[in-house]
Amino acid sequence: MKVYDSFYIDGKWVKALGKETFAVINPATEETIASVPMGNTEDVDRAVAAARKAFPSWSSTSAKQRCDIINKIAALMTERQAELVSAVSSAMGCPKHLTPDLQVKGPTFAMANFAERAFKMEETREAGNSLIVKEPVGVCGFINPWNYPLHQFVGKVAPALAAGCTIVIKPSEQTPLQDLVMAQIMHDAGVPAGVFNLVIGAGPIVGAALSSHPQVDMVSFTGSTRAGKMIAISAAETVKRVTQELGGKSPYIITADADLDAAVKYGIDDVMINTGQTCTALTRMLVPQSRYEEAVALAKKHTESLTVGCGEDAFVGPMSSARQQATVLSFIEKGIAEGARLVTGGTDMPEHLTKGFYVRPTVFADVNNQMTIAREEIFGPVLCMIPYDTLEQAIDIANDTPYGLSSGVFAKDKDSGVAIARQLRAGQCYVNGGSFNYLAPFGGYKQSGNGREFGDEGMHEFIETKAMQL
Ligand code: TXE
Repeated sequence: MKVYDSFYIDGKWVKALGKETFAVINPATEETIASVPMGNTEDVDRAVAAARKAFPSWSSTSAKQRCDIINKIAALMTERQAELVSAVSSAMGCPKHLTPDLQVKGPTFAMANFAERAFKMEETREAGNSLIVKEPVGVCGFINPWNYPLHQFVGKVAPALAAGCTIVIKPSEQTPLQDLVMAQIMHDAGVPAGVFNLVIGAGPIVGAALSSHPQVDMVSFTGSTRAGKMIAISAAETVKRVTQELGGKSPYIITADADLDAAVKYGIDDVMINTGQTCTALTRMLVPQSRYEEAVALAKKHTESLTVGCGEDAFVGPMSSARQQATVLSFIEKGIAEGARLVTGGTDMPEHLTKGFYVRPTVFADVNNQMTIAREEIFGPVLCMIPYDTLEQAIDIANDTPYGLSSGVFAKDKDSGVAIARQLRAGQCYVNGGSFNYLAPFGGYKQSGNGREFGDEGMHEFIETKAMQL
């Protein structure tokens, strides 16, 4: 077991002031793999002071300087990929062979992609008698969850660095290890002291201190809608800019003329990857009545072909914690109690596994959109299959949710899929098997959040505009 006792603040590793510690557990083996310090509000104050002090000089560096440093960070991420993979997979239990593609290579690409975007800060424009310039928003507080920890780190840190902002970041205490590697990478890449600061800690202590801190100009959060609301309320006290990426309950419409086998297989893989702990997971599969039983049989076949475990052949790993396992199992119980048809899976532990926080990949049929399992984010390997009569009804059911993060359509061809996608109230739509794109803006409508990560829009969140009337 590795014992950490320091945070990265003002360009150095400094002993945590908070006296509590947290045991990081590998959810596949249930072994404690590390102990990390839990910060207190004084740790946050120190980190914010360092970020504040560094802001004037970092925000006036040239775009070229920031671009070079970000490229260096991305190069070091590639060089230390094995360390990053091990940090993420050991704390999440994510099968190691899936981790590079699922958790590490994309964020490395995205980091490099933001290097050139630093030059956007030097663009000016004129409007009438005004000269309009861009400036970084200031000191940023970042609060991240545990499901795609490196992806969420890069989505916030890369554009902030490119814009010239300074940073205090709090990872989830469950998955802090890749942030500890990244802090050292930032240091080795030549990020100046105070520009990047890392404090690990509990949400209600370190997260709350960051979101309410008067010296923090902007807070960006990914996590539950529950915590997001609390963060937004506390950030409002000092009128901070807030961006949030919250939960989802994303619909996936399969049309009557779609290639049903391909459509169902795509939907199953999408829901089961990362053990269903994906905010964009297409958890409500909408299938026309005319093809419903055929689709249910295909879903059963594809789900039962997935290997659960953490070995070389595993597709579905453990839940990231015992708490998350208990939450998901209680949703499965609720689905059964509310009358959904359990097609496969359920609340038993997979027979071949004796330890680890596993949940069997589960498919429910005969779900109606008012059931708890269709309304609330389960965040586990659980699919709800909902029948529909007409496409119009499918679109209504798809949009009947407080969330709006993602959606999917599988139609006869891309053109007819796009026509349906245009009618869905969500920030993303995956059409006919599309894959995640780090160049595109990512974020939610409705209670799935506000603001965007990645792409040009992901950079806008970190920019203030100043109009000078000449
Ligand atoms: O999330 P929390 P939890 C959803 C998913 C999951 C549920 C609960 O449905 O089942 O949330 O997961 C910090 N002030 N998502 O309890 O609590 C916390 O320390 C400031 C969706 O783990 O939201 C951690 O760093 N910060 C999601 C982060 O918030 C606070 C990803 C996430 O924890 C805080 C994860 C507070 N008062 C869960 N309370 C997605 N959108 O991808 C907590 N935190």
